[in-house]
Amino acid sequence: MGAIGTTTFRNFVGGEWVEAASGETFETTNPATGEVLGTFPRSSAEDVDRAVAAANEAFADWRLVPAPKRGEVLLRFAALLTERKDELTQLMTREMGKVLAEAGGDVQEAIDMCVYMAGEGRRLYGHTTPSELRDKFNMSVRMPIGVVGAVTPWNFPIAIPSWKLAPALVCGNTVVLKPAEDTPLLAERFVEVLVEAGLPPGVVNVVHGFGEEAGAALVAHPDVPVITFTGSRDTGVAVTKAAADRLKHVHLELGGKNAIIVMDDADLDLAVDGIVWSAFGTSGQRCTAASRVIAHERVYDELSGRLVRAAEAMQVGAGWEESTDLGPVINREALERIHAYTSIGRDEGARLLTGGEPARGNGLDNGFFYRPTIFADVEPEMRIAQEEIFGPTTALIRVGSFDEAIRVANGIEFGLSSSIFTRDVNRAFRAMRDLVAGITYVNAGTTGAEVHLPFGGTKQTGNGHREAGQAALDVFTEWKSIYVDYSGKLQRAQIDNVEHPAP
Ligand code: UN1
Repeated sequence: MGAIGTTTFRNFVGGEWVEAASGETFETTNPATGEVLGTFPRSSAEDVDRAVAAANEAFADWRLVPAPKRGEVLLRFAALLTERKDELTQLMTREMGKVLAEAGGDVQEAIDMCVYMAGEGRRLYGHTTPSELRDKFNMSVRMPIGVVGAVTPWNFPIAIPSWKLAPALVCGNTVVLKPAEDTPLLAERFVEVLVEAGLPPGVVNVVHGFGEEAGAALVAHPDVPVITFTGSRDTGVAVTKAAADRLKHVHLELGGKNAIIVMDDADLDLAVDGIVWSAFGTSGQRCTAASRVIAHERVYDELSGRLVRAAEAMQVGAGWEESTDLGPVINREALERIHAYTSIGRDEGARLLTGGEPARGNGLDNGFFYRPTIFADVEPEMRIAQEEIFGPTTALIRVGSFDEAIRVANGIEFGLSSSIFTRDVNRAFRAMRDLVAGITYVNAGTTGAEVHLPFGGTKQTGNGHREAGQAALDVFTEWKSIYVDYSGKLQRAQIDNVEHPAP
């Protein structure tokens, strides 16, 4: 890679760096300063076609590479990411905006995922199981599917591509990646390193551009049987519809409106730490972010006072400054949407306790900074308590009992993450059972999922699939059941015998 700034980057197709067919481009910028970081090809259906053809061709051999060998590529990739961690961390603070510690965490999550999935290369377990007949052997095996279309978001620009690519590849699929148009530079680096790890040409291809163009062409492409997408609920619905005619496998990881419940017996110091980290970490731009706090009335006032003090102590600034707690949000549109929700909250009658405006001055004027924002007196059905804001805004809701807390927590269309702070083991176990979400934390915030457990959500957060952990393998493989008859004669299955044979 050359120097960033004026550099023009390209797509990666069949092992070659290539321009978009149209010759059109778009720029990626630093959300803290507005500085241009690079120019990328604005790809169209024609570019997607070429990438899919390359991926299809590469599939013929990649599916036959022994899975442990495919895993070894991931291990080398993890080692190279570890070597480049500092460089990628620095770049991430500049292209995506998150603070250094979190940017390092994003890279680390990719390393962890690749190490985990490399191990799957030596497992990929199926089953052996007895036959109902003598001299017959039965087993089930996981088979790769073909070309995977991966459409990834900007909020975890290194981690999420690894969540999708590592399992897809170890299972023997090939990939066309359409990374988010807000973080193409990190995607470019990701693939550069992956290629350096020893991936054969065509196994991973990258087509830069916009969702409505390159993304839509990939999702609709007849030779892409699997689509994995992380983004908004509405786009997830559009992806599902576009993929329906071909009966594609569609994996979706969509929105959240995650709540932290704070009961009257909670350790409040711990709860405040958990809320601040989950609500304002990554400037609230995680699908697991805590955008609701459901507090028992006996601790509500104390908790809200402490939260306001903690939020006001947070330093807003560029991600690369060591003193920064809260980096910029991704772009102007996001800043405007987050600010519009502040007006919506006010109009609905919620009480703004702190924040509620862009952060300006001190060199922040060219970036997209928003103050950590807390609303109190929020009613569960208000829009700020129902809709995903994807910014540093959280809504405090007062409840009178545990049952009411669970009802309010579940009273949304999403079901990604959830959390309860309590010292009562009975309440904790009831919450684990009754919170309708893919993830529940006890005495921790709503973020911080680990790579070896299933990640995803219920209701409108997804369509029943999970990424990460062994569950991810179900997205990227088809089961095949195999029957081997070594009796030397035609043995009909039990159901096809008029009389069941004696044992
Ligand atoms: C996301 O925001 O899309 O659990 C993923 C977490 C991170 C992943 C978040 N490990 O917060």
